[in-house]
Amino acid sequence: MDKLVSIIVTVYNTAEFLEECLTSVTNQVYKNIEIIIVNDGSTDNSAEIIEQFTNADSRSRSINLTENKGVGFARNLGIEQATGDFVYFVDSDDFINEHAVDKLVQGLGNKTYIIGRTKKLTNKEDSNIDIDEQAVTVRKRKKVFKVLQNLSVLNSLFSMEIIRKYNLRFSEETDCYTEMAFLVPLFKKRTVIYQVKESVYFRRLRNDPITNPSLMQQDREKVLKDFLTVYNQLKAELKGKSKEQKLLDKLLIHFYRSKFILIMRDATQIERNFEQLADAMEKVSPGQYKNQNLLVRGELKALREHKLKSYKRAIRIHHFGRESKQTFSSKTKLTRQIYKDIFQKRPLNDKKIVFESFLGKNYADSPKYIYEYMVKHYPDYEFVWSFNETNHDIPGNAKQVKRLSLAYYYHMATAKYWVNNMRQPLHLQKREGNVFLQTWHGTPLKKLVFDMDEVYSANPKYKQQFYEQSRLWDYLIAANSYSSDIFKSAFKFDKVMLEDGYPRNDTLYINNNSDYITKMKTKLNIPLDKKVILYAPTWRDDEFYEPGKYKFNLKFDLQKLHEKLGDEYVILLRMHYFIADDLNIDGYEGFVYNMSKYDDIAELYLISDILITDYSSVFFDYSNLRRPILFYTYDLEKYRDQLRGFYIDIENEVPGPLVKTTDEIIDAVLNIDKVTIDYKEKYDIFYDKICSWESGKATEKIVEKVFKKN
Ligand code: C2G
Repeated sequence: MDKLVSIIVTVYNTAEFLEECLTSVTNQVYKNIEIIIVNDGSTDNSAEIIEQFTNADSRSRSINLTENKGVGFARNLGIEQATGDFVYFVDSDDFINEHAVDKLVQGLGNKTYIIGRTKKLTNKEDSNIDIDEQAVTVRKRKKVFKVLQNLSVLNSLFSMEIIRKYNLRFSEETDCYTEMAFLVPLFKKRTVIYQVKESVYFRRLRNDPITNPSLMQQDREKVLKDFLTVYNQLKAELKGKSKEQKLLDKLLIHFYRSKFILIMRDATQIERNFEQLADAMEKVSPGQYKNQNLLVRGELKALREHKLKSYKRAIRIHHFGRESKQTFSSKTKLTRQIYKDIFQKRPLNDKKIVFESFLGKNYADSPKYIYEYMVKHYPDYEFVWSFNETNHDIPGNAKQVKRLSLAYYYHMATAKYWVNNMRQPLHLQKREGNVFLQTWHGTPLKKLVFDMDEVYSANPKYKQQFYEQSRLWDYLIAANSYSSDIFKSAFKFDKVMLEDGYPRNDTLYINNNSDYITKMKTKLNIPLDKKVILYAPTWRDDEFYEPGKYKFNLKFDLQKLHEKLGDEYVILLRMHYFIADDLNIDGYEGFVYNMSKYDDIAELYLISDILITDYSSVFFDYSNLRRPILFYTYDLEKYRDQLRGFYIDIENEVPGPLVKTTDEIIDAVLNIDKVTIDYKEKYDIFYDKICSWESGKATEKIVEKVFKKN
C-alpha cells in the first residue's frame, strides 16, 4: 500500500491564484494524498474557491480560521490535522508540476527528508518544462548550510516520524522566517541533503507588492525585525543545544552580511535597529566570527560591545569601499554617482525646466506645447530638452542634452521643474523643492497598472516600479473626467490632478484651418489634390524582441488598397514609438508615406481626413477634430480578452465602425459619408464625454497653475 502524503496548503487572500494552485495539487500523479487547506482568515473570495475544491475532491478538507493568524500558526494547525506518513507544504499563490510529489516519494526511500527543485515564474511559459517521466535522479548536496539559508519548506517531503521526533513546528509570533524554528532542529545533524531533479515547484513572483504584497515583499525593515525576533526566541528555547545554537548563529551572520548591511547604509535605520541587532549579536558564540573579513569583524565587535559610534564609523568605511568598487566598474555607475554626490548638492535653479517626451525620442506631445508657450510667455526661464539625438530643429533657445548623459544628470539635478509625458528613470531622485509635472501621453482605452489583473508581464516589477515612480509626480494632467477617474485608481494618484484638457490638443482647435493644412501637406510633400488616411495602430504586449522593442507587420493588403483607393487617397503609416520593425513600402511610393519617425502626430491628425487605428489612444485626441474614425481591430478578442482589457465597451461606445478585413476598410472608406451619418449620434455622445474640457486653452491654464511668472 502506498504511503499517505498530507499536503498542507495555507491560504490568505490569494483568490486570483488559488484555482491554479489547488488544481495542481489535485492533479498530482501520486494519488494517495490528503489535502488540508487552512484558510487563514482570508477576506477575499478564497473561501468560496476552497469550498468548490473540497466538494469536488473527497481527499481534501478545509479549516477556516475566522481571523488571520499568520502562516506559522496555519501550518502548525495543518501538521496537527495531518494523518499521513509524510508532510508536504504548498503556498496558495504557487503551484506544482503533476509529478512533484510522486518523484519526491520515489526519491525518499527510507530517508526522512528530501527536497525537489523550485523554479521562479516570471512568464506563464516558464512552467512549460519537460520532465522525464521515467527518471528519478537523486543528487547529494554537501553544502548543507546553503540549503538551510533559503529557509524554505517548499517542495520538500518530511516524514511524519521526523516531525514527531523533533517536534518540528513553525514559530507563530512573526510573519516572516517562521520556518527557522522548523528547519534548525532538522538540519542540526545533517551532513548531506538529498534532492530530486524531476520534482518541480513553481514559485510565483508576485507583481503587485503595493496592493497585495507577498510576505517577503513587505517593508524591508519589518522583514529584518522578524528575523531578529525569531532568532532571539529560538536562542532562548534551544538553550544548551550546541548544534542548534551554532546553526542559528551562522544564520544570523549570513543575514547580517546579505541583508542587514544594506539597510544599515541609511543612518536613521542604524539608529532604529542598532540596539536590537546588538542584543542579538551579543548572543553569538565568538567562534563564529573567525572566518569573517576584517571589516565585518570590526562591525560585529562594535555591535557586541554596543558601541554605536564605532559601529557607524565601521559601516561607513564598509559602504564607501563597496560603492567605490561599484562606481569605477562602469561609466553608467560613475555618472550616477557624480549625479548623486556632486550634482545633487549644487543649488536648485528655480527658473530651470527640463522637458522630455516619449523617452527622449520625439519633440512632441504636451511637453512640446508647454515649452513653446513658455518660450513666448515666460522668457526669463532656462529651458533644457532631453533627447536621444540632440539635433532637433526646435524653436526657442533650449539647450538640448543627450538623455542619461552627464549633462542630462546635471540639469535634472539642478532644475526645479521636470516636465515629462512618460515615466522617469527609476534612479532619479527628487530634491526638496523639485516640482514634477507629469503630462501623461493619452486618454486610456487599454487597462493600466493597478487596474490590470494580469500577473505575468515582460517586467514582473512593473506595478511596484510604477508606484515608486508615480509617487514623485506633483501634477498630473487629465484631458477629461473619464481619464481623471482612471488615473486615480490605475496609478493610485492622489496629488494635484490638472483638469483643463490636453496641451497637445490645443493645436487641433487653433490650427484646424485650410491654410495650416496646405502649409503642412506641402512641407511633407503630400499631394494637395489627394485626401489623406492616417493609419496609427498601437503595440502588442506579447509581440516583442526585447522589452521596449516590439514587432509589427501590416495586416492589410496594400495592393488592394492601392487599386481601390489610390485615385482619391494617400495613406500615412504611423507606427507606435515602441515598434522596432521598419515597414517595407517599396513599390507604393506616392501612395503610402511612412511617418513613423515624424515627431508630432498632432500635425498628422490635422492633415488627415480619416483616421484608422485599433486600440491606441490616438482616437480620443483625433475625435476633437470630429472627423471619421475606423477601428481596424482584426485581433480584438485576443487583445481585449487576453492581453489587456479595456475601460470602455469598444463594440458599442467608440465613434466609428470596427472593421476586420481589407475589404471592410475599402468599403467603409468608399462610403465614408454614410459612416459619418450612421455614427453621428455615437460621435456626439463620445465627444461630450472625452472632449468637453478642450477649448484650445489647456496649455495656458496649466502653465499658469504650475509655474511662477515674474
Ligand atoms: N502614438 C503615436 N503613433 C502611434 C500610436 C501612438 O504617435 N501609432 C502616440 C500618441 O500620442 C498616443 C501615444 O503615443 O496618444 C500613446 O500611444 P498608445 O497607442 O495609446 O499606447 P501607449 O503608449 O501604451 O499608451 O493612457 C494612455 C496609455 O498609456 C497608452
